[in-house]
Amino acid sequence: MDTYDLITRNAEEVVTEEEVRKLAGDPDGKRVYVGYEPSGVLHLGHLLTANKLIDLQEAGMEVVVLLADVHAYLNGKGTFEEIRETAEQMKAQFIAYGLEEENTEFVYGSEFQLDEEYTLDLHQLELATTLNRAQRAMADIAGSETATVSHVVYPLMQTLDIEYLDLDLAVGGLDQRKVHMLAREELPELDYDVRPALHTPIVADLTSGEGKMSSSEGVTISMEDATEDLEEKVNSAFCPPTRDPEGDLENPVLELFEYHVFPRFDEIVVERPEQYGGDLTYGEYESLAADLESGELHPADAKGTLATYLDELIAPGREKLREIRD
Ligand code: NAL
Repeated sequence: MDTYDLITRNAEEVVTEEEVRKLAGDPDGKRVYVGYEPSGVLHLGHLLTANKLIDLQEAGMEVVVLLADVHAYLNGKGTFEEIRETAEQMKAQFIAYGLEEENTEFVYGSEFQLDEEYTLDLHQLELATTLNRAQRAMADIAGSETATVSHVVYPLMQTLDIEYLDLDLAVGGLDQRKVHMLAREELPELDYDVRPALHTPIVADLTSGEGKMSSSEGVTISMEDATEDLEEKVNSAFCPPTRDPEGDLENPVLELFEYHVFPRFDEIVVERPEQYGGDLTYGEYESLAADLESGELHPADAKGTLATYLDELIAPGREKLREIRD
């Protein structure tokens, strides 16, 4: 696969294509980051951006994972001590999942966000940004809960981090796009460079195919799930025999194949008894989706296979969590 295609595969949005093409022309040593508010247990949302980081490592880039402890604190996720502890667990699970330990730099936000120079830059950004603009940037991250001052400081700090971590490319879920757009507008105000951004899709809720799959509402799959829990969740997932259901609905089973399974396995085998046509083997997402649409692949077989591969992906992290908790 060509480097630009590898960098951008499965991305929902590339800002801008021209800037990322330039990066793809000379990717070695370029620094790319994802930031996460620490949470003790990784779920599929975290793993979707982690898959992108694995692609970028393969393309020769240096990956920085920001364990955004101060951000989590500003977003009301607990005391500083609690957040620190969950960050350590998060790091262990990312490595278990497959981020190369030697090529991944894990940074705590609090390592640099409390420095004097950073604080003065932050105040300058506060002066340059309207309340309304900062609140809008935060809407998809904090939902309707943007009523405290901490929630408008949050996106400004995320903006500054892009400069302070010396990054060449920002990666995040599509819910981060408004913050990244704010950063592109505001960094030049402080004479800092504009950086490109890459956004991964938000996978639909498993049971309904509507809205987004998240840990706070609806059903998601996490490193905590036992094999049986995972099978049960996948088996009760919404899976119409088409990739484009009517209206705003998505097919979450196909989305999980596309964004979680195919990027991590060269070949997917659907095991079927001979009387039902025998095993099916797929090297790419498109052919699996086409077979589901044509009826060649039954939704029940697709689900069983999905559960098996997802279980294999989360098994090392689940093991790690058990170790940490024992
Ligand atoms: C992501 C988050 C917090 C701070 C960041 C700083 C730089 C780059 C990315 C960052 C977390 C993210 C979330 N806002 O919603 O999980």
